[in-house]
Amino acid sequence: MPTNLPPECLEAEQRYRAAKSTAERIACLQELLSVIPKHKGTDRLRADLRRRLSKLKSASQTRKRISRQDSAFCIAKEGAGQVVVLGPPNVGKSALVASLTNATPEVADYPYTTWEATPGMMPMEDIQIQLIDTPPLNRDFVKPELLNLIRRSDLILLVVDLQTDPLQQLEDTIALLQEQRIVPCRLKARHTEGQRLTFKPLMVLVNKNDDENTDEDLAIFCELLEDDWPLLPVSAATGRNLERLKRVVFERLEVIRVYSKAPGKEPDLSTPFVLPQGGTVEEFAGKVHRDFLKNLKSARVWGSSAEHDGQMVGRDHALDDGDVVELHI
Ligand SMILES: Nc1nc2c(ncn2[C@@H]2O[C@H](COP(=O)(O)OP(=O)(O)OP(=O)(O)O)[C@@H](O)[C@H]2O)c(=O)[nH]1
Ligand SMILES: [Mg+2]
Repeated sequence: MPTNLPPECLEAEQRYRAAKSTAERIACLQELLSVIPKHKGTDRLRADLRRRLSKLKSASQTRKRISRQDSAFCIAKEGAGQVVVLGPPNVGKSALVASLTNATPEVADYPYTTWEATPGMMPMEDIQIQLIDTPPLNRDFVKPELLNLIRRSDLILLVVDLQTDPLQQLEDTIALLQEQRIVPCRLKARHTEGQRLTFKPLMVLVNKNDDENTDEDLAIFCELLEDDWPLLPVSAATGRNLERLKRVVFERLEVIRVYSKAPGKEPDLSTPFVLPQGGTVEEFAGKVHRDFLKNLKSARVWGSSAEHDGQMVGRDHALDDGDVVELHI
């Protein structure tokens, strides 16, 4: 690895080297590829990692038929982002994943119902976001595979139960994560560099805010909060705020949707390509096809990043959510 890469790359590489199973290696490589900055200096490294990834993927296809020993916590990323749903026992993590996705994790009125990680896809407008239901976090023992899953994810949704001391639940969970060197991005300033920490965006879901009767409890909880966490009150039971939740998760993932258009044709608005915020025409071309990336001469752009409809732009032009791009080779 070149030495001038940001620390998160080196940490991701260490996790890749320590990975034991094929599924874990695949997930770690995907993470590594997502954090390596994209520029000429890293072209060869990224190509090499992509080759390794495709080798591992085909190896895992053949192995899958023989054995299924890989941990349920090694979940390959799908859709526009991977989001882990975390929290203390019985707060409604599984109920939320069941309401928002196609997955059907068990929901029950006693704690420690969930033992495995269960992924599901949550539709948000014209894209899908991966949500993962997880076992409750428990101070006595946290599965290392669960911690690795959290480290690889793109966003943490920390669920607390408005009806059962949500402040304590929030503080305990944040403390437990930090003991495991997982730090919410907004607490970054409180930590010094070089401590091998993983910084993750985190947002708090205050579940069981079923109707107006619980709004007062919510107001009290918000008043008692010392830090101003990004927070959304929701209810898996009544569906309150769940539509808003989808949009907020999309915004927190900091990705944009870009649509392709062939010259002389209407844009294809059915399946957007997903890029990180600030993604360029060059990155878009790479997603469409590697031939486009290699031979790209110019592009035309419609949408909010363009000064006017069909503006001619170069490779470095930064795109916005909802843009339409016509690639010219
Ligand atoms: N009133 C109310 N009850 C809820 C809500 N969401 C979940 N519940 C109830 O809370 C209990 C726990 O729900 P689960 O989804 O199993 O909670 P969990 O966090 O996955 O629990 P563990 O897997 O044991 O950690 C069940 O009885 C649910 O019906 C909600 O929004 N409002
Ligand atoms: Mg559960």
